[in-house]
Amino acid sequence: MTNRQIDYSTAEDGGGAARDERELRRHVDEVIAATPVTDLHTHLYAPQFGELNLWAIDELLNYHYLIAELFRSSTVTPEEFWGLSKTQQADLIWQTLFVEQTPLSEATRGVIAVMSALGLDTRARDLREAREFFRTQRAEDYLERVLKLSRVSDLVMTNDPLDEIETPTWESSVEIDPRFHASLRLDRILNGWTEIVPRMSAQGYQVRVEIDRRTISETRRFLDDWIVRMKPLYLGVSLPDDFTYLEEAPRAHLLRDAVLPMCREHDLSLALMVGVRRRVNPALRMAGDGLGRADVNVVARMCAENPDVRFLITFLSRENQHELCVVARKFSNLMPFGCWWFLNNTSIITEITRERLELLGTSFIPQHSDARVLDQLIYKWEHSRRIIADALYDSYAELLRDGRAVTRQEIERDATRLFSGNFRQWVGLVATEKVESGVVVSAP
Ligand code: RAT
Ligand code: ZN
Repeated sequence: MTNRQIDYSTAEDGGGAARDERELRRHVDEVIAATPVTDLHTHLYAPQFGELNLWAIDELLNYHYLIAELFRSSTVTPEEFWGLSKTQQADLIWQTLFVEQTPLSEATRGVIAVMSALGLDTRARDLREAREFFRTQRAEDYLERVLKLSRVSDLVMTNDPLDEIETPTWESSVEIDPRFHASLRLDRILNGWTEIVPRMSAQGYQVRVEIDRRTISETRRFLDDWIVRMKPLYLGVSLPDDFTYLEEAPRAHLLRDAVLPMCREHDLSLALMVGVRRRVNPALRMAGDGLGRADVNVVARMCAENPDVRFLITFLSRENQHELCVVARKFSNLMPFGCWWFLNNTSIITEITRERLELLGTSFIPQHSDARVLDQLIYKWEHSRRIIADALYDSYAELLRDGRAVTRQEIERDATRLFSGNFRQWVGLVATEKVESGVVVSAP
Protein backbone atom coordinates (compact mmCIF):
# COMPACT_ATOMS: atom_id res chain seq x y z
CA MET A 1 0.00 0.00 0.00
CA THR A 2 2.77 2.48 0.77
CA ASN A 3 5.72 3.35 -1.36
CA ARG A 4 8.49 2.11 0.84
CA GLN A 5 8.54 -0.71 3.31
CA ILE A 6 10.54 -0.48 6.51
CA ASP A 7 12.30 -3.57 7.79
CA TYR A 8 11.21 -4.19 11.37
CA SER A 9 12.49 -7.74 11.67
CA THR A 10 14.47 -8.35 14.82
CA ALA A 11 17.71 -10.26 14.63
CA GLU A 12 17.43 -12.14 17.90
CA ASP A 13 14.70 -14.45 19.06
CA GLY A 14 14.97 -13.22 22.60
CA GLY A 15 16.31 -16.41 24.12
CA GLY A 16 17.47 -16.20 27.70
CA ALA A 17 16.02 -16.40 31.14
CA ALA A 18 12.90 -14.54 32.12
CA ARG A 19 13.67 -11.60 34.34
CA ASP A 20 11.36 -9.81 36.71
CA GLU A 21 8.93 -7.01 36.02
CA ARG A 22 11.34 -4.46 37.40
CA GLU A 23 13.77 -5.26 34.65
CA LEU A 24 11.01 -5.06 32.07
CA ARG A 25 10.09 -1.65 33.44
CA ARG A 26 13.67 -0.45 33.17
CA HIS A 27 13.95 -1.55 29.56
CA VAL A 28 10.65 0.03 28.57
CA ASP A 29 11.61 3.31 30.22
CA GLU A 30 15.05 3.36 28.62
CA VAL A 31 13.77 2.51 25.16
CA ILE A 32 10.89 4.97 25.25
CA ALA A 33 13.17 7.73 26.50
CA ALA A 34 15.70 7.09 23.71
CA THR A 35 13.43 6.56 20.71
CA PRO A 36 13.47 9.47 18.25
CA VAL A 37 10.13 10.97 17.31
CA THR A 38 8.77 12.07 13.97
CA ASP A 39 6.16 14.59 15.10
CA LEU A 40 3.46 14.46 12.44
CA HIS A 41 1.42 17.50 13.39
CA THR A 42 2.83 20.74 14.74
CA HIS A 43 2.35 24.44 14.10
CA LEU A 44 6.10 25.05 14.20
CA TYR A 45 8.07 26.42 11.27
CA ALA A 46 11.55 25.88 9.93
CA PRO A 47 13.97 28.73 10.72
CA GLN A 48 13.64 29.92 7.12
CA PHE A 49 10.09 31.14 7.89
CA GLY A 50 11.47 33.95 10.09
CA GLU A 51 8.82 35.71 12.17
CA LEU A 52 6.57 32.64 12.16
CA ASN A 53 9.01 30.95 14.55
CA LEU A 54 7.72 31.29 18.09
CA TRP A 55 9.85 30.51 21.14
CA ALA A 56 10.78 31.74 24.65
CA ILE A 57 8.84 32.47 27.82
CA ASP A 58 6.46 35.17 26.56
CA GLU A 59 5.26 32.97 23.69
CA LEU A 60 5.05 29.96 25.96
CA LEU A 61 2.79 31.81 28.36
CA ASN A 62 0.69 33.34 25.61
CA TYR A 63 -0.35 29.88 24.42
CA HIS A 64 -4.07 29.84 23.73
CA TYR A 65 -4.54 26.82 26.01
CA LEU A 66 -3.33 29.03 28.90
CA ILE A 67 -5.28 32.09 27.79
CA ALA A 68 -8.50 30.08 28.12
CA GLU A 69 -7.47 29.08 31.65
CA LEU A 70 -6.63 32.66 32.58
CA PHE A 71 -10.22 33.81 32.09
CA ARG A 72 -11.43 31.20 34.55
CA SER A 73 -9.36 32.77 37.32
CA SER A 74 -8.93 36.44 36.48
CA THR A 75 -11.34 39.35 36.53
CA VAL A 76 -9.66 40.75 33.45
CA THR A 77 -12.02 40.79 30.48
CA PRO A 78 -11.02 39.46 27.05
CA GLU A 79 -11.21 43.01 25.68
CA GLU A 80 -8.80 44.26 28.35
CA PHE A 81 -6.53 41.29 27.82
CA TRP A 82 -6.22 41.80 24.06
CA GLY A 83 -5.38 45.45 24.69
CA LEU A 84 -2.24 44.51 26.67
CA SER A 85 1.22 44.06 25.16
CA LYS A 86 2.50 40.50 24.82
CA THR A 87 4.83 41.05 27.79
CA GLN A 88 1.96 42.30 29.96
CA GLN A 89 -0.20 39.38 28.90
CA ALA A 90 2.55 36.92 29.85
CA ASP A 91 3.05 38.67 33.21
CA LEU A 92 -0.66 38.44 33.95
CA ILE A 93 -0.81 34.75 33.04
CA TRP A 94 2.26 33.98 35.15
CA GLN A 95 0.93 35.90 38.14
CA THR A 96 -2.56 34.39 37.92
CA LEU A 97 -1.90 30.78 37.03
CA PHE A 98 1.58 30.19 38.45
CA VAL A 99 2.01 32.50 41.45
CA GLU A 100 -1.50 32.86 42.84
CA GLN A 101 -2.39 29.27 41.98
CA THR A 102 -0.68 25.91 41.86
CA PRO A 103 -0.03 25.07 38.20
CA LEU A 104 -1.87 21.76 38.08
CA SER A 105 -3.45 21.80 34.64
CA GLU A 106 -1.67 20.01 31.78
CA ALA A 107 -0.82 23.27 30.03
CA THR A 108 0.53 24.97 33.16
CA ARG A 109 2.50 21.86 34.16
CA GLY A 110 3.93 22.01 30.67
CA VAL A 111 5.45 25.44 31.24
CA ILE A 112 6.90 24.21 34.51
CA ALA A 113 8.41 21.15 32.79
CA VAL A 114 10.04 23.37 30.16
CA MET A 115 11.45 25.78 32.75
CA SER A 116 12.74 22.89 34.79
CA ALA A 117 14.41 21.26 31.77
CA LEU A 118 16.15 24.58 31.08
CA GLY A 119 17.26 25.03 34.69
CA LEU A 120 14.99 28.01 35.38
CA ASP A 121 13.37 28.76 38.74
CA THR A 122 9.89 27.24 38.55
CA ARG A 123 8.78 29.12 41.69
CA ALA A 124 9.91 32.54 40.49
CA ARG A 125 7.68 35.46 41.54
CA ASP A 126 8.16 37.13 38.16
CA LEU A 127 9.60 36.45 34.72
CA ARG A 128 12.81 38.46 34.96
CA GLU A 129 15.18 35.49 35.17
CA ALA A 130 13.37 33.58 32.42
CA ARG A 131 13.39 36.56 30.07
CA GLU A 132 17.06 37.14 30.71
CA PHE A 133 17.80 33.48 29.95
CA PHE A 134 16.00 33.59 26.61
CA ARG A 135 17.53 36.95 25.72
CA THR A 136 20.96 35.35 25.74
CA GLN A 137 20.01 32.36 23.54
CA ARG A 138 20.94 32.22 19.88
CA ALA A 139 17.92 30.97 17.94
CA GLU A 140 19.88 28.36 15.98
CA ASP A 141 21.54 26.90 19.10
CA TYR A 142 18.28 26.92 20.97
CA LEU A 143 16.53 24.98 18.21
CA GLU A 144 19.20 22.27 18.43
CA ARG A 145 18.88 22.18 22.18
CA VAL A 146 15.11 21.75 22.10
CA LEU A 147 15.22 19.04 19.42
CA LYS A 148 17.86 17.22 21.46
CA LEU A 149 15.97 17.52 24.74
CA SER A 150 12.72 16.33 23.18
CA ARG A 151 14.41 13.74 20.95
CA VAL A 152 12.38 14.94 17.98
CA SER A 153 14.30 14.05 14.84
CA ASP A 154 11.75 15.36 12.34
CA LEU A 155 8.57 17.33 12.49
CA VAL A 156 5.74 18.28 10.21
CA MET A 157 4.65 21.90 9.89
CA THR A 158 1.10 23.06 9.09
CA ASN A 159 1.41 25.02 5.86
CA ASP A 160 -1.24 27.27 4.45
CA PRO A 161 -0.85 28.10 0.75
CA LEU A 162 -3.03 31.17 1.27
CA ASP A 163 -1.13 32.66 4.18
CA GLU A 164 0.47 35.92 3.21
CA ILE A 165 3.32 35.66 5.70
CA GLU A 166 4.17 32.10 4.78
CA THR A 167 3.90 32.04 1.01
CA PRO A 168 6.90 34.30 0.19
CA THR A 169 9.23 31.69 1.72
CA TRP A 170 7.74 28.97 -0.45
CA GLU A 171 8.01 31.19 -3.50
CA SER A 172 11.67 31.97 -2.78
CA SER A 173 14.47 29.56 -3.59
CA VAL A 174 15.58 29.29 0.02
CA GLU A 175 16.41 25.76 1.20
CA ILE A 176 14.20 24.68 4.07
CA ASP A 177 15.72 22.80 7.02
CA PRO A 178 15.13 19.15 5.99
CA ARG A 179 13.99 18.17 9.49
CA PHE A 180 10.92 20.34 8.97
CA HIS A 181 8.51 18.66 6.56
CA ALA A 182 5.49 20.32 5.01
CA SER A 183 1.82 19.41 5.23
CA LEU A 184 -0.60 21.31 3.05
CA ARG A 185 -3.46 22.58 5.15
CA LEU A 186 -6.82 22.88 3.42
CA ASP A 187 -8.83 24.64 6.14
CA ARG A 188 -9.30 27.91 4.34
CA ILE A 189 -10.33 26.19 1.14
CA LEU A 190 -12.65 23.63 2.67
CA ASN A 191 -14.03 25.64 5.59
CA GLY A 192 -14.15 29.18 4.24
CA TRP A 193 -14.62 28.88 0.52
CA THR A 194 -16.56 32.12 -0.03
CA GLU A 195 -13.94 34.26 1.71
CA ILE A 196 -11.04 32.57 0.01
CA VAL A 197 -12.20 32.82 -3.58
CA PRO A 198 -10.77 36.36 -4.03
CA ARG A 199 -7.40 35.24 -2.63
CA MET A 200 -7.18 32.28 -4.96
CA SER A 201 -8.18 34.54 -7.83
CA ALA A 202 -5.39 36.94 -6.80
CA GLN A 203 -2.94 34.04 -7.15
CA GLY A 204 -4.17 33.58 -10.73
CA TYR A 205 -6.75 30.79 -10.40
CA GLN A 206 -10.12 31.28 -12.01
CA VAL A 207 -12.41 30.12 -9.26
CA ARG A 208 -15.94 31.24 -8.40
CA VAL A 209 -18.04 31.06 -5.27
CA GLU A 210 -20.42 28.77 -7.07
CA ILE A 211 -18.66 25.45 -7.58
CA ASP A 212 -18.76 24.75 -11.31
CA ARG A 213 -16.53 22.55 -13.45
CA ARG A 214 -14.02 25.28 -14.10
CA THR A 215 -13.76 26.06 -10.39
CA ILE A 216 -13.04 22.41 -9.66
CA SER A 217 -10.36 22.17 -12.33
CA GLU A 218 -8.79 25.45 -11.21
CA THR A 219 -8.78 24.29 -7.59
CA ARG A 220 -7.02 21.13 -8.72
CA ARG A 221 -4.49 23.23 -10.58
CA PHE A 222 -3.99 25.36 -7.45
CA LEU A 223 -3.43 22.26 -5.31
CA ASP A 224 -1.20 20.69 -7.91
CA ASP A 225 1.03 23.78 -8.05
CA TRP A 226 1.27 24.02 -4.28
CA ILE A 227 1.97 20.32 -3.89
CA VAL A 228 4.86 20.66 -6.32
CA ARG A 229 6.13 23.74 -4.47
CA MET A 230 5.75 22.51 -0.89
CA LYS A 231 6.29 18.77 -1.36
CA PRO A 232 3.97 18.03 1.56
CA LEU A 233 3.93 14.68 3.32
CA TYR A 234 0.13 14.87 3.40
CA LEU A 235 -2.84 17.16 2.84
CA GLY A 236 -4.76 18.01 6.01
CA VAL A 237 -7.90 19.70 7.23
CA SER A 238 -9.71 20.26 10.51
CA LEU A 239 -13.45 19.67 10.30
CA PRO A 240 -16.48 20.45 12.43
CA ASP A 241 -18.31 17.75 14.36
CA ASP A 242 -21.29 17.97 11.97
CA PHE A 243 -19.17 17.41 8.89
CA THR A 244 -20.70 15.11 6.28
CA TYR A 245 -19.13 13.90 3.11
CA LEU A 246 -22.18 13.55 0.90
CA GLU A 247 -23.72 16.99 1.20
CA GLU A 248 -23.71 19.42 -1.71
CA ALA A 249 -22.06 22.22 0.26
CA PRO A 250 -18.75 23.50 -1.20
CA ARG A 251 -16.71 21.56 1.33
CA ALA A 252 -17.95 18.10 0.39
CA HIS A 253 -17.96 18.97 -3.28
CA LEU A 254 -14.37 20.23 -3.24
CA LEU A 255 -13.27 17.27 -1.15
CA ARG A 256 -14.74 14.71 -3.52
CA ASP A 257 -13.87 16.37 -6.81
CA ALA A 258 -10.67 18.29 -6.15
CA VAL A 259 -8.89 17.09 -3.01
CA LEU A 260 -9.29 13.31 -3.25
CA PRO A 261 -8.29 13.22 -6.93
CA MET A 262 -5.15 15.19 -6.03
CA CYS A 263 -4.35 12.72 -3.24
CA ARG A 264 -4.57 9.93 -5.80
CA GLU A 265 -2.58 11.73 -8.41
CA HIS A 266 0.27 12.59 -6.04
CA ASP A 267 -0.03 9.47 -3.87
CA LEU A 268 -0.59 11.65 -0.80
CA SER A 269 -2.49 10.82 2.40
CA LEU A 270 -5.35 12.99 3.57
CA ALA A 271 -5.40 13.90 7.27
CA LEU A 272 -8.87 14.56 8.68
CA MET A 273 -9.03 16.18 12.10
CA VAL A 274 -12.67 16.00 13.03
CA GLY A 275 -14.77 17.52 15.78
CA VAL A 276 -13.80 21.17 16.24
CA ARG A 277 -16.38 23.89 16.82
CA ARG A 278 -14.61 27.09 15.97
CA ARG A 279 -15.24 30.27 17.94
CA VAL A 280 -17.74 28.96 20.48
CA ASN A 281 -16.74 32.08 22.41
CA PRO A 282 -15.43 34.55 19.81
CA ALA A 283 -14.24 37.07 22.42
CA LEU A 284 -11.53 34.60 23.36
CA ARG A 285 -10.28 34.47 19.76
CA MET A 286 -8.21 31.33 19.20
CA ALA A 287 -8.80 30.29 22.82
CA GLY A 288 -12.53 30.30 22.10
CA ASP A 289 -12.74 27.10 20.02
CA GLY A 290 -14.67 24.12 21.38
CA LEU A 291 -15.59 20.63 20.31
CA GLY A 292 -18.47 18.32 19.52
CA ARG A 293 -18.97 14.61 19.10
CA ALA A 294 -18.80 13.68 15.41
CA ASP A 295 -20.17 10.82 13.34
CA VAL A 296 -17.37 8.31 12.79
CA ASN A 297 -19.45 6.62 10.09
CA VAL A 298 -18.78 9.56 7.79
CA VAL A 299 -15.08 8.74 7.90
CA ALA A 300 -15.81 5.02 7.53
CA ARG A 301 -17.72 5.81 4.38
CA MET A 302 -14.88 7.89 2.97
CA CYS A 303 -12.47 5.03 3.62
CA ALA A 304 -14.86 2.55 1.99
CA GLU A 305 -15.49 4.69 -1.08
CA ASN A 306 -11.84 5.63 -1.57
CA PRO A 307 -9.88 2.44 -0.92
CA ASP A 308 -6.97 3.81 -2.95
CA VAL A 309 -6.52 6.84 -0.66
CA ARG A 310 -4.73 6.63 2.69
CA PHE A 311 -6.36 8.58 5.54
CA LEU A 312 -4.73 9.85 8.72
CA ILE A 313 -7.58 10.32 11.18
CA THR A 314 -8.00 11.99 14.55
CA PHE A 315 -11.17 12.99 16.40
CA LEU A 316 -11.38 15.73 19.01
CA SER A 317 -14.12 14.26 21.15
CA ARG A 318 -13.24 11.62 23.71
CA GLU A 319 -16.56 9.92 22.91
CA ASN A 320 -15.41 9.17 19.35
CA GLN A 321 -12.20 7.36 20.28
CA HIS A 322 -13.47 3.83 20.72
CA GLU A 323 -15.50 4.04 17.53
CA LEU A 324 -12.40 5.23 15.68
CA CYS A 325 -10.49 2.14 16.83
CA VAL A 326 -13.28 -0.09 15.60
CA VAL A 327 -13.42 1.62 12.20
CA ALA A 328 -9.62 1.31 11.94
CA ARG A 329 -10.01 -2.46 12.37
CA LYS A 330 -12.23 -2.46 9.28
CA PHE A 331 -10.20 -0.24 6.97
CA SER A 332 -6.48 -0.68 6.45
CA ASN A 333 -6.39 2.64 4.58
CA LEU A 334 -7.15 4.41 7.89
CA MET A 335 -4.38 5.32 10.33
CA PRO A 336 -5.58 6.75 13.67
CA PHE A 337 -3.23 9.36 15.07
CA GLY A 338 -2.64 11.48 18.12
CA CYS A 339 -4.58 12.66 21.12
CA TRP A 340 -5.60 15.99 19.72
CA TRP A 341 -5.80 19.31 21.59
CA PHE A 342 -8.33 18.89 24.46
CA LEU A 343 -7.39 15.19 24.55
CA ASN A 344 -3.71 15.93 25.06
CA ASN A 345 -4.07 15.48 28.83
CA THR A 346 -2.55 12.74 30.96
CA SER A 347 -5.78 10.94 31.89
CA ILE A 348 -7.13 10.93 28.36
CA ILE A 349 -3.89 10.00 26.59
CA THR A 350 -3.67 7.13 29.07
CA GLU A 351 -7.13 5.91 28.23
CA ILE A 352 -6.85 6.33 24.46
CA THR A 353 -3.39 4.76 24.17
CA ARG A 354 -4.45 1.68 26.13
CA GLU A 355 -7.65 1.35 24.15
CA ARG A 356 -5.70 1.57 20.89
CA LEU A 357 -3.07 -0.97 22.00
CA GLU A 358 -5.84 -3.39 22.95
CA LEU A 359 -7.76 -2.98 19.70
CA LEU A 360 -5.01 -2.26 17.18
CA GLY A 361 -1.73 -3.61 18.57
CA THR A 362 0.96 -1.23 17.38
CA SER A 363 -0.80 -0.25 14.14
CA PHE A 364 -1.53 3.36 15.11
CA ILE A 365 0.32 6.63 15.80
CA PRO A 366 -0.12 7.40 19.48
CA GLN A 367 0.73 11.05 19.57
CA HIS A 368 1.67 14.29 17.87
CA SER A 369 2.61 17.44 19.77
CA ASP A 370 0.54 20.17 18.11
CA ALA A 371 3.29 22.47 19.41
CA ARG A 372 2.90 26.11 18.43
CA VAL A 373 5.90 27.32 20.38
CA LEU A 374 9.19 25.50 19.89
CA ASP A 375 9.85 24.99 23.61
CA GLN A 376 6.56 23.06 23.94
CA LEU A 377 8.18 20.08 22.24
CA ILE A 378 10.05 19.51 25.48
CA TYR A 379 7.03 19.05 27.70
CA LYS A 380 4.57 17.61 25.24
CA TRP A 381 6.91 14.76 24.38
CA GLU A 382 8.11 14.31 27.94
CA HIS A 383 4.52 13.92 29.13
CA SER A 384 3.49 11.66 26.24
CA ARG A 385 6.57 9.45 26.54
CA ARG A 386 5.83 8.90 30.23
CA ILE A 387 2.25 7.88 29.56
CA ILE A 388 3.04 5.70 26.53
CA ALA A 389 5.78 3.96 28.54
CA ASP A 390 3.26 3.14 31.29
CA ALA A 391 0.74 1.79 28.77
CA LEU A 392 3.33 -0.32 26.97
CA TYR A 393 4.81 -1.63 30.20
CA ASP A 394 1.40 -2.79 31.40
CA SER A 395 0.71 -4.50 28.07
CA TYR A 396 4.05 -6.33 28.13
CA ALA A 397 3.49 -7.32 31.75
CA GLU A 398 0.10 -8.78 30.82
CA LEU A 399 1.74 -10.60 27.92
CA LEU A 400 4.34 -11.99 30.32
CA ARG A 401 1.56 -13.26 32.57
CA ASP A 402 -0.04 -14.87 29.54
CA GLY A 403 3.19 -16.72 28.83
CA ARG A 404 5.39 -14.63 26.53
CA ALA A 405 8.23 -12.38 27.55
CA VAL A 406 9.40 -9.64 25.23
CA THR A 407 12.93 -8.93 24.15
CA ARG A 408 14.49 -5.53 24.31
CA GLN A 409 14.65 -5.58 20.54
CA GLU A 410 10.91 -6.15 20.37
CA ILE A 411 10.36 -3.20 22.68
CA GLU A 412 12.57 -1.11 20.41
CA ARG A 413 10.74 -2.30 17.33
CA ASP A 414 7.39 -1.38 18.87
CA ALA A 415 8.60 2.01 20.09
CA THR A 416 10.09 2.82 16.69
CA ARG A 417 6.84 1.94 14.96
CA LEU A 418 4.79 4.06 17.35
CA PHE A 419 7.05 7.11 17.45
CA SER A 420 8.07 7.30 13.83
CA GLY A 421 7.85 4.15 11.70
CA ASN A 422 4.09 3.91 11.24
CA PHE A 423 3.87 7.50 10.09
CA ARG A 424 6.96 7.40 7.91
CA GLN A 425 5.81 4.25 6.22
CA TRP A 426 2.31 5.70 5.72
CA VAL A 427 3.63 8.77 3.97
CA GLY A 428 6.58 7.12 2.23
CA LEU A 429 9.43 8.69 4.19
CA VAL A 430 12.58 6.61 4.58
CA ALA A 431 13.19 4.99 7.94
CA THR A 432 14.72 6.94 10.75
CA GLU A 433 17.71 5.49 12.56
CA LYS A 434 17.00 2.62 14.92
CA VAL A 435 17.36 3.01 18.67
CA GLU A 436 20.73 1.99 20.03
CA SER A 437 20.26 -1.40 21.60
CA GLY A 438 22.53 -4.21 22.45
CA VAL A 439 20.63 -5.82 25.30
CA VAL A 440 18.19 -8.70 25.05
CA VAL A 441 15.51 -8.64 27.69
CA SER A 442 13.50 -11.25 29.44
CA ALA A 443 12.11 -14.35 27.83
CA PRO A 444 10.95 -17.50 29.61
O1 RAT B 1 -4.23 22.54 19.20
C1 RAT B 1 -4.27 23.68 18.75
O2 RAT B 1 -3.34 24.47 18.93
C2 RAT B 1 -5.47 24.15 18.01
O3 RAT B 1 -5.53 25.50 18.03
C3 RAT B 1 -5.52 23.84 16.56
O4 RAT B 1 -4.39 24.35 15.95
C4 RAT B 1 -5.60 22.48 16.08
O5 RAT B 1 -4.57 21.69 16.55
C5 RAT B 1 -5.60 22.50 14.58
O6 RAT B 1 -4.60 22.08 13.97
O7 RAT B 1 -6.59 22.96 14.02
ZN1 ZN C 1 -3.04 21.64 15.29
